[in-house]
Amino acid sequence: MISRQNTMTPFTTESLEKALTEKLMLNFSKTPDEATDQEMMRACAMVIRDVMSLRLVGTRKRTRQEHRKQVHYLSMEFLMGRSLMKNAYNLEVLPQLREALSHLGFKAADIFEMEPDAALGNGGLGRLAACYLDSMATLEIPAAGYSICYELGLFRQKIIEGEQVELPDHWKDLGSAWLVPKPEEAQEVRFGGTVREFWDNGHLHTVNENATTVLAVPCDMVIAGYGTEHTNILRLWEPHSTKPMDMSLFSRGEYLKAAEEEAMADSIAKVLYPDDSHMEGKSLRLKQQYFFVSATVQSITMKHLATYGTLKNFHEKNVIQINDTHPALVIPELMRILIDDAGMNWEEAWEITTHAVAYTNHTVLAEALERWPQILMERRLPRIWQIILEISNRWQRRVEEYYHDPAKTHHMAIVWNGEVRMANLCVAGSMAVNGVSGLHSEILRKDLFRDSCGMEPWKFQNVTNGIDHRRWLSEINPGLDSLIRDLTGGSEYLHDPLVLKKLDDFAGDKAVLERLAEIKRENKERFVKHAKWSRDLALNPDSIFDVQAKRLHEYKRQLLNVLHIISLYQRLRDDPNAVVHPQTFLFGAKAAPGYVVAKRIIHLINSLADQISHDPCCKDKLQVVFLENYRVSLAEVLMPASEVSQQISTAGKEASGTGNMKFMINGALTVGTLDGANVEMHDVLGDENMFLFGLHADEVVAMKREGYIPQRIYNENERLRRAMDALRAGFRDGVSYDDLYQRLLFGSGGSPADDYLLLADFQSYCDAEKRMVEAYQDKELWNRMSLHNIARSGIFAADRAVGEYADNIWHVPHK
Ligand code: 26W
Repeated sequence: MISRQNTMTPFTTESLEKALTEKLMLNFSKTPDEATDQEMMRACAMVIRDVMSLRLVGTRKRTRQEHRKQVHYLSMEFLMGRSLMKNAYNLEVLPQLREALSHLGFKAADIFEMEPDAALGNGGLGRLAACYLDSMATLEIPAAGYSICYELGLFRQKIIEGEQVELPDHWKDLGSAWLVPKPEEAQEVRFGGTVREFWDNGHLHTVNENATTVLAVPCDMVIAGYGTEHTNILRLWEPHSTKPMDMSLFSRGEYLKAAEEEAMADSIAKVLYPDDSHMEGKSLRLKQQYFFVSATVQSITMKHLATYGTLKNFHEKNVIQINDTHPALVIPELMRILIDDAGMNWEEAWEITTHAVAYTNHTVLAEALERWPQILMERRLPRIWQIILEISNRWQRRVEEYYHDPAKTHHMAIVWNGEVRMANLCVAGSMAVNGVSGLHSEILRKDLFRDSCGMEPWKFQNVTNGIDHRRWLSEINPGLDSLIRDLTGGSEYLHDPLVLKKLDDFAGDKAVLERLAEIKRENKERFVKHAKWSRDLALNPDSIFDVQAKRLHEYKRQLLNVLHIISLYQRLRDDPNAVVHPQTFLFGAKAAPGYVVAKRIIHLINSLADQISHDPCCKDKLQVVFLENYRVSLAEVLMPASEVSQQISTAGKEASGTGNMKFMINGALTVGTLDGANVEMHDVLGDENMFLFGLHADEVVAMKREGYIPQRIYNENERLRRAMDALRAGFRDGVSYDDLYQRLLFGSGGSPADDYLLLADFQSYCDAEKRMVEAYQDKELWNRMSLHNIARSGIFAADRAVGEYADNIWHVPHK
């Protein structure tokens, strides 16, 4: 442990007013009276950025002087969302900012609302990276995030006639207010060409000739910690063509090459791949990966050389954490630099690399594991391919010597059958491999990486995910934040989330439970207003807000939720008194543009919502709402208003989940399976504080092994059969969902019938929903359960998770 720095509040309301006025004048030639909300938003960003930049100078100086080990967090995705409120919060000037804005004639809420989300990520993996940046800075760990400065973030979703339509997300128009370009730190990244080897002075040299070069220019986003002056950066690489300058190429007539380089530079960072569960072997994605990985490794090694004059101690002063396999090329790229540029031999380079890199796995879905065609690697990255092949051969020899078992050699192979298997490359080239929940890490050890784990068991670890509780509780749920301060005697929980446990002591305090209920009620009303204002939706705040918000994927089983709602609807039609308490089912989900089944499920949710909203028998009893364009900023109003959290994936498929934690910390109760981090939520909550249902992970495996026949369940369960039959028939908009019906009963498009066991879990799910509604009837019981959920959510803070990475993987000191 190192002691916490003292921070000084950088602004009073008055000095902030002055700074904002000056910024407006200097940058837009406007007085506050003349400025638009947009200009004011930019001015706020600049003023806040200035403070953070100053602090960055101090942090850098300390890191250098004390020769501290640095963490480099590489991720294809950082789902940052908005930054203004967050940064003001971390600098502890949020109240001053609100007041200054109001004095200058602006409404703070309107200014915050101007900021576009930086949606440089798809879902869980990207948001996790963003939460960890906050914790790394707050825990005073010298760290940086590295990714790509995508021109377009994740698509904006519009629902037109019930169906998802994707629109471009030009986030940089205003979002670039946070970016500081650093052209003087640009790096050159080379693609294609040929490798030539030659001997000189007894050394074998390798050069990559005739390559296409792309310039990588860093655009840095400053990341401030909370309650500390420690400041880190997120470095987003922006591709530029090197060629417009290089007139010699033109004069030598190499127009095509020049044009090619320009086109390549333009395309590389155009768009974030909008898929988070399906690997596509697209050449552009491989280029994106190598582009940001190569620029990053070059920049890290260069800085290390400047400080230490050698790369021999690189692994003692640097650790590279890779967020899934997407940045896996750091392994051969670091090897390339150590061997080709620093002149090391293979063994020495390998020793350094395998003590510098650590890999986190985020999925066990076979279709999401990256495998690149060998031919693509060979052509696009010839030198990297040579190194991968050498790594693969040496690894294979080790495996053969260890196991003498061809089945294991096959299973652990890196290059096999014309493909490069990135997960196996990461396991071979890393000092640590971790899963993101206890169950998931167990599946990695026992299943996905069982043979590697047999050979190198010490590598395998678990770090259960966590969320930035300052953003996901205190910043977005001020009512709950103030109750917590009152009950725990201050703001200590912001630095020590386990302090939340003190709330358990108030389980018998009726006044506290009532205040908790009032806070939830206010948040629901706030959400109702927001839905009215933004989408003209009319929601009933007296109903139970039952929410499933996450990417749309079959394994997450939004369709199971829908089947249950259809069944409830049918009951209500049969008997108008069947619904015990009014319920609103809210869905938020984007589908990958190419994922046809997921898009059909979105259409289905909208068809059902339309049917129910037009049926008078549902009025004030049952409502289904599809929230368009679910994203970080929408989650921030939704989480505090939610009462029921749907976490219903097929057991064994959801690596961890982090939405589950955001709901829990805001007092929603979980209806869920024993999957991912739900297992650990159950460990602290017990059966009595959540609504568990469904098969366990081992039962799922057993059922599949024994031959699962969903038709049997369909035939035996009348309630299920009726709901399923309604899919075939469709609803009042005349769209039939026979395709989904067929997929569940008989399979389609090569996938087996009901691959995710919806039918097997249907009855148990309905029973859990019923228990949930019954519990809701007992207000005091519900509020107590809600209190226990908040009280025990402390272990799911990102500070805890990042602390574990620091202690057990990175070996860096932290606060
Ligand atoms: C190559 C296409 C692709 C892109 C992204 C495949 C897989 C991914 C990610 C690994 C998917 C992802 O976001 N996984 C989620 O990671 C979260 C953070 O650890 C977990 O909480 C979720 O359970 C997991 O689905």
